[in-house]
Amino acid sequence: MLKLCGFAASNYYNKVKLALLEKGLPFEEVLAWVGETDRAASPLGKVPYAITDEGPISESTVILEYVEDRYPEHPLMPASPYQAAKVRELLRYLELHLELVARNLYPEAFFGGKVSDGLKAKLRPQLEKNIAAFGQLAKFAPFVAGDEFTLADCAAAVHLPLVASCSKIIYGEDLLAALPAARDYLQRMGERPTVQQVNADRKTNTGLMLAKMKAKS
Ligand SMILES: N[C@@H](CCC(=O)N[C@@H](CS)C(=O)NCC(=O)O)C(=O)O
Repeated sequence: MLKLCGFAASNYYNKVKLALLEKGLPFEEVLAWVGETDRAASPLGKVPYAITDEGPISESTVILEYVEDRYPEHPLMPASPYQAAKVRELLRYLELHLELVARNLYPEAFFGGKVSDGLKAKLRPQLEKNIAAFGQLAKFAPFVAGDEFTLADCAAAVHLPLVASCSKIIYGEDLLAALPAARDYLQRMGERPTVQQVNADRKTNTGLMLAKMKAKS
C-alpha cells in the first residue's frame, strides 16, 4: 500500500492526501517531521514523500502525477491534453507564484518569527500581481479549472487559505479578497467531506507541531 510520509500540518502533504482521499485510494500515513525525514527518500528533507511498491518519490506534484498514472480510476486530470495542460498551469501558478511567494511571510505570520519590513514591502506587490494573474486563469465554476474537480483543486484548497491568512496577518488585509470568487470557492471546498477530514487532521497535527516547537525553544 502507498505510504504518504510527512505531517498533516503541511499544506504540501495535504495536497497529496486530498488527492488520495478524492480518488478513494487506500494509503497509510507515516508521521515524519521536518528534521526526521528519510533523506534517502527525500534528499532535501522536505515533506511530503511517498513510499511506493517500487521505491520512494519526493516532490508533491510529482507524487500526484505518479498517482494519476498508476491509479487511473477516479481521474483528477482531464483526458484532453489541452485541458490537462490548463490544470498543470493552475498548479504551477498556485505553487510557484502564490504559495512560494507567500511562504516567505510564514515565519512571522505563523511561527512567532520576524520578517523584515523590506521583505514585506517587496513581496506585497508581487503577491498582488500574482493573485491577479491567477484570477485570470482560475474559473471557480464551480472548481478551479472548470466543471470537474482536478488536481488543481487539491492544491487550491490547501494553499489559498494560507495566502489569505498570512497576508491578513502581515498586511492587515487579505490580498486574496481581490478575487471574490475565491472566497465562495473555498467555502464550497470546505463542505467536501475529504477537505473536512484534511482540515480536522491538520488542526490536530498543528497543535502537536506547535507544542513540539515550544518544547524545543
Ligand atoms: N516543492 C516541495 C515543497 C514541500 C515543502 O516545502 N514542504 C515543507 C513543509 S510544508 C518542508 O518540508 N519544509 C522543510 C524544508 O524545506 O526543509 C513539494 O512540492 O513537495
